[in-house]
Amino acid sequence: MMSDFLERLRACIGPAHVLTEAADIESFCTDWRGRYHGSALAVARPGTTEEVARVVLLAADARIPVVPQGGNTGMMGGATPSEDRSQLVVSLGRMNRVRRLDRDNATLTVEAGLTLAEVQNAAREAGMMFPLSLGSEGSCQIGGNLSTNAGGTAVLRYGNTRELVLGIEVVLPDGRVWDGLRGLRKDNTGYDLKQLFIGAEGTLGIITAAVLKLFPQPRSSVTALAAVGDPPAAVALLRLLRGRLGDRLTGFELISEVCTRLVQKHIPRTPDLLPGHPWYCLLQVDEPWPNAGLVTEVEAALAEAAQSGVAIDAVIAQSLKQAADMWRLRENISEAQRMEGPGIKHDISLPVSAIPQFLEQAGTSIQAALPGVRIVAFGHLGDGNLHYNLSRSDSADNDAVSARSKEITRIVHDLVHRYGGSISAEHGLGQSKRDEIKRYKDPLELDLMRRVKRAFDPHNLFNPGKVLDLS
Ligand code: FAD
Ligand code: 2HG
Ligand code: ZN
Repeated sequence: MMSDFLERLRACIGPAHVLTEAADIESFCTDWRGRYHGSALAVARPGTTEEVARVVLLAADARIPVVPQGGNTGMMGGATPSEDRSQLVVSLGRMNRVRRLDRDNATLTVEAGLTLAEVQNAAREAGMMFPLSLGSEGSCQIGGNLSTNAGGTAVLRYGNTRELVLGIEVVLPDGRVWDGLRGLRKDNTGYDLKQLFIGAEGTLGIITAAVLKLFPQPRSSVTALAAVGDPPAAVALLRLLRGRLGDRLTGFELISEVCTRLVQKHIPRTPDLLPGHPWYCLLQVDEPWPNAGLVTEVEAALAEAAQSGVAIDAVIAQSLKQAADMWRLRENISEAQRMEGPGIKHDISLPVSAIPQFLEQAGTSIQAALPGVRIVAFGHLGDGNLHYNLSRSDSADNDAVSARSKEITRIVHDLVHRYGGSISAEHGLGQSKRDEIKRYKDPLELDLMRRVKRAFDPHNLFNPGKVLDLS
């Protein structure tokens, strides 16, 4: 029976694009963090939308569950198949064509398997910009970004992925293809269905292509690192800079000293640009026109921050290399924490105004529960998203941290909930938070989500066990 299915699959997309050997499929069955290890019936690598549709139809006929996969950089185990070898991974990597550039409409139509970096490059070559920016951009795919509604470092100015998309093409669980590749900025003709698939983590359909919004390329940019004494000062600095620089403030990241130490320990050639402070803010300021005066404006704003006691010190990048070094420091925190060993992650969002109080209260509770644990707090402060992660204090504590992760997470998430925040700001639910969300989300909302799922996927064949508990 299964061998028949695999034969049909090979005939459909070519034997070279159906992987079944354990060594070939292993990397598709483990997540980036190394937390989930699945085992797939096979990995199918279709090259066109029609092939995706035919693969889905074959799987639907045989009632074989499908796990869509992009760059496999997701943090929630959403792209990892189950352990029982019953599921088919559909990997989108071969669908990597730019279909259309419309300069006048400022849009780029791309296939789902292009990496985010390739999308950014295509926009740049056209003299424009696609502003989504993540540390994983060299590997994650635009289809994965859409399916997780990725956030990243420029949300403050440009919004999340869902705000950067005008249309999508989707293969539905019954094999039909919905061509929603409209490049319209206005379209009030009923429900905005594309937004259901964006952030659905592959549970409603496979996104095969999208029409993305392009923006003017920055012609003047300033990157700076500021040291602050505590989180209230970081929030005050954000307010001051927004007041002075307005929407030109593209990114505003918070980094604790624990993070900078981890990066310096694990990532070679990380410069120590502003040593010895408890908290740092990394800021990016961009303008779409040449403005030699921008650096003076940023300097003046930072000088005002220093004079009023908001910032302790600051350094403005003097070269593209120095700017890149500042961003490397920030973007390598995840990798450095991974190299440090198992940890606990919390991807949370709060009103920006609540973040200082949250950090204080969470810190007190966490230190009481797990004395000495390192709080690896960083994130996109400009949009209220913190990565409130924890790392063991030394290697002997590995088991202690892992054994108590549920209890620790409960402390953090309950506090987030009390402040009106979200327990998943940008990474999604996947399998990691599928059950956790039931504690915090309105049952009515969960009920509506289940109804949507059943309407699109009545046999629960698309990424079962992820996002929603259907039982
Ligand atoms: P995958 O991991 O392959 O899949 C993620 C989910 O989407 C799965 O549920 C999968 O089934 C589904 N899926 C994938 N492709 C499709 C498709 N074509 N159609 C339907 N469903 C699909 N995330 C942020 O939001 N902000 C960050 O700043 C950020 N930084 C990161 C930094 C590092 C170093 C790493 C490793 C990860 C980071 N991430 C970040 C998380 C991750 O990169 C994003 O969630 C990304 O959008 C996932 O894309 P992917 O192609 O790797 O998707
Ligand atoms: C980031 O902002 C990513 O760097 C990853 O969202 C966060 O590792 C994390 O917890
Ligand atoms: Zn992030």
